[in-house]
Amino acid sequence: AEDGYRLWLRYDLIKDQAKLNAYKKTVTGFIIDGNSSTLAIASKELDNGLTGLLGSRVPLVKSVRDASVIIARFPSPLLKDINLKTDTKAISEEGYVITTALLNKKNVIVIAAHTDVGLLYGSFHFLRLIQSFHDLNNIDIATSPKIKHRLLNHWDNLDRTVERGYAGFSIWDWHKLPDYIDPRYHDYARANASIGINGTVLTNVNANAQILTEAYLRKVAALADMFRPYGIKVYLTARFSAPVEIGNLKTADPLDPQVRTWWKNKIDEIYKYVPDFGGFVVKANSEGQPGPQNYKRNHADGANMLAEALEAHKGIVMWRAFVYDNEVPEDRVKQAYNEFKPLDGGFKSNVLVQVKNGPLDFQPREPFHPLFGALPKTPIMMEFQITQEYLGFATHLVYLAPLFKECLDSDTYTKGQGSTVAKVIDGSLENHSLTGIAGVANIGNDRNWTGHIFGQANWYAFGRLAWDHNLTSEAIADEWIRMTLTNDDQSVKKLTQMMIASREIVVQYMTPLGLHHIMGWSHHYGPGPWIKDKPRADWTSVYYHQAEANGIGFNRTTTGSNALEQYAQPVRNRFETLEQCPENFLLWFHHVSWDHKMKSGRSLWDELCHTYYKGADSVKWMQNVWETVRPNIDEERFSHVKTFLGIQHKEAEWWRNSCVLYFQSFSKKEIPKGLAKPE
Ligand code: GCW
Repeated sequence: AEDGYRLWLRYDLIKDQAKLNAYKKTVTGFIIDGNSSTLAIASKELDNGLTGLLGSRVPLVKSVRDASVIIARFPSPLLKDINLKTDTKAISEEGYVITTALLNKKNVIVIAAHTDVGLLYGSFHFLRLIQSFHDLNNIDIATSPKIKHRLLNHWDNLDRTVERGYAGFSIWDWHKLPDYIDPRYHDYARANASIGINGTVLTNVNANAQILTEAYLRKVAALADMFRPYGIKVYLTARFSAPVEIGNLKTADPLDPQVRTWWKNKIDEIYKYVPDFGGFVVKANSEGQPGPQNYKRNHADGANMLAEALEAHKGIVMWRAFVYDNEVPEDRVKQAYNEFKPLDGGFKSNVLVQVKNGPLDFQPREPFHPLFGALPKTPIMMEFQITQEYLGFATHLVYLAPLFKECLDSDTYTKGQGSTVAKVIDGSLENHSLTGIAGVANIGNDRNWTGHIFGQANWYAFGRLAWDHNLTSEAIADEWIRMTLTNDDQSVKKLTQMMIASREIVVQYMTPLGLHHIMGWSHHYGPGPWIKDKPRADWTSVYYHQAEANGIGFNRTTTGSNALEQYAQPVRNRFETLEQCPENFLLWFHHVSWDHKMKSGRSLWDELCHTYYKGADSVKWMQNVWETVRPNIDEERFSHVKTFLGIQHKEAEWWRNSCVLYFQSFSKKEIPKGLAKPE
């Protein structure tokens, strides 16, 4: 059945006869120079893929004379009579070339790289070209990843629950590891390798120290062994209090010699099991997690202790900047910057500070985090959330590439115009060679991996942007649709439009005009703008929207929390002045009167209502678009998405009605004419 298990790695027979014939003529046999477990994976993928797509066996051949596709590392003897056009020095270790070339007066396709993993990536890309109906007669691709560490972060617990996971339980079957290797791990690895993801953090950032005990390290080693040939390294989360919990020490003070020795020994032990272990992600002194501040030390003291022990093995520390504390009477969005800014220059060279895209918490829309560009001496890595904690879980269709791109393309101006977030994290702005990007995975043991078929697109888009942040959201959607759903041009066009629009639509029906954090208490599903009286003000909604008789919005200008002081000029000024502040961030930065005149000519109240209605109505439009592509989609996946769009529409109206009625209790204004009465 078409249950979505195969993700975008679908190799069904090409139905378009002309295309099929053309590909069959061009692709007759392939040769791979060398052998390794990585190349065996590439070979198997090409064999399966090509045979499936073309409907008859495309053999692995022994002689280059019989090959129409040549896969080889530079400077392989197979490449010696081929003029590759590309400067091989410009290709990085993981990069590759795919090009049409002439060999003995015959056209061939060459996939070349410096490493076997580069060849594996190139092989997947080659299959993608055919899956998405590219012309193979004139290919000229040379590509290298812009970011070094491209990781998934699994918030998976050892009991297989997944924090903020909406696609079943964890795919890590700890109970059966290390002896049983679920075939699913291989498919997970294939999917990741196909988009260049080269690392996986197996465990939740709210960490359990047990993962660092011998019994679990053996299981971790089994996964690492299995992932290695796919170019995927394994990482873990380190619970800061582990020396106390599993080491029998009295303290976890990072400056205590016994604690340092404990971590050094533990890390040496990990490398005995996993010789290429990637390193740690650490959530410390955030939301009740232990950390160096428990001992009056700072984040750098904590990170450096681990970094020192990891350094000998070339491991890294990814220290999260998602910190906030209820002891501090400060606007929550300011706290990370306040804590980390003074530490710039104080981290060891194998530490990255991992920063969420926005300063609050993965909301449908946030401005970029002010830490981007603010710590020039520290490698800053990105943390995106692929799982849709605040975006309708796995039942709402929201394509996240536009959200990711909006952040990556934001100009921080920290070194003048053009200091984009993308340049901060790819290292080019401050000349860092240690670079990274993480996506909090939306993967679970559901048959279709991500709960919603379109959730697969977000995993895919994350990987593609981690490789090349210059790709457009449209181009990525186009690839994904063609590989996953259909190659029918009209359908691809319509679905691309729908996917691109889906992000703005969710903002409109959930948190328009800069509203944020008004969702249901704790589970974060559905509307909850009325949430108040909780243990902490910053876990309520009323704290963030500040609605009252005269207006609504959080004042973060100089007359308010002054969070804006953390941004460089002219970003700060642009947000600070009511006239210049983009309306999609209005209520994030300003408390505004209900009568404030918007660019549309409407009052703020009317605009707010219109936007909520527009968002909910647009889900109806998405439903219609989906109906029009029906002839080109298999029945199973068609009805899966159709059903979910129905839920989404119902819930978009739920959001709209709840929010409009709740805010009306403050504004005391009529629902604008022309809009149906909310119930
Ligand atoms: O978004 C919040 C989530 C928590 C999460 C935390 C974090 C892992 O609600 O579940 O904890 O962020 O990123 O640390």
